[in-house]
Amino acid sequence: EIIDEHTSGHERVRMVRDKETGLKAIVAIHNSSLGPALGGTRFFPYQREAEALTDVLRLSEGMTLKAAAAGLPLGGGKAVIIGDPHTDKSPELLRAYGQFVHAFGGDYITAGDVGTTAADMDVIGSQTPWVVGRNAGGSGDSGYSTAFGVFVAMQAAAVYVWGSQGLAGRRVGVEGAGKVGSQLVRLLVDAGADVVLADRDPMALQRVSGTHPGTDVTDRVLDQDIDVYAPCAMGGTLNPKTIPAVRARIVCGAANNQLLDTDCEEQLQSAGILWVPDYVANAGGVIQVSSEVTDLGTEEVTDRIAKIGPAVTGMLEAAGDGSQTPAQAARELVLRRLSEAKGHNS
Ligand code: NAI
Ligand code: K
Repeated sequence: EIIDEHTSGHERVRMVRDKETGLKAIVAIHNSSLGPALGGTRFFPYQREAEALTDVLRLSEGMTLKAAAAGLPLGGGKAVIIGDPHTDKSPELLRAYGQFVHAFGGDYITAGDVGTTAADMDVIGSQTPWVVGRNAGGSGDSGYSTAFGVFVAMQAAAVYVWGSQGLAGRRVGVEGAGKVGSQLVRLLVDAGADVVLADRDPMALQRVSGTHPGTDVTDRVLDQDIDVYAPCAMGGTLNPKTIPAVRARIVCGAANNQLLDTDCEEQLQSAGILWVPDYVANAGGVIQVSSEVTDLGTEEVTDRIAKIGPAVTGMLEAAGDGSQTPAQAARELVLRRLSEAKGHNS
């Protein structure tokens, strides 16, 4: 059963329910003025369908901003599968999902996200060519690329705030020791930063702190006495209730939708906290996987990700006189790119 949802602000939102495999999924195409909509598939035990819908709408919009900010010829889309990835995921379900993706004819291109892996993309890819980040014939997991982008973004912000020594000797709190967080810890340790790490999964925590014995572990990162807060777990950790507890000078991480809403930008600014917009810092993964459908070569991918650093510097300089927040400067750039593309297409 396929249902088209009508929502203002998105180009296409479609839900599928498949009794045979238990698949319940929503694909949202937010904006395709720059190219086909690309974005990962989140497999998550949403309590209600409305919650899944809200998430996919927000995440797909974030992908539009991310692709445009990174200068990629891609639009924004995202998908959610409603269920517990540990118990509900099966090859049959993933194949049914692959057929659903295929029905978009390439207008939506999927990838991995929270709850899905490169191996899952291989299974989905047995049904459709419109999937990136596979192991077989794709560029694989994007955790390192994302971590590298977050790292160069953070380093640029640190140099802006503390001068040329950047992150060296600074205390960085990493929330989430998963595919991105674990790689970020390595980059930070190599740069001479002091790392404190949290993850609600003790196994994940142990894996990373075992590899990097100099790192500290904690239950909660957000309100620690740290210089940089790096949210690399779930979004929404910054909201009017939590922001007063943040002691870090810089917030820069991989999680999507870190702020509950855009009002939080000014709240952070007045608290003297520099927030590097999530969709700017975490574009490394999409830059990597998008190279499978654009003409970017491997070296250009690394180059493009490294350029997130200077992009952050430019954004901070543009916002430097205090007339706007860095996030406003980033949004202006994105809106300009989107409206220019619309002009070309019409
Ligand atoms: P992951 O699922 O591999 O790792 C997330 C980790 O966070 C897990 O170890 C989990 O136990 C932990 N966690 C969950 N809730 C937590 C909490 N409240 N406190 C502390 N730890 C918690 O996910 P991955 O791939 O590392 O992604 C991390 C974040 O970055 C996600 O929000 C994702 O959407 C975002 N992101 C990831 C990209 C990628 O290339 N993997 C690209 C862009 C964004
Ligand atoms: K992604």
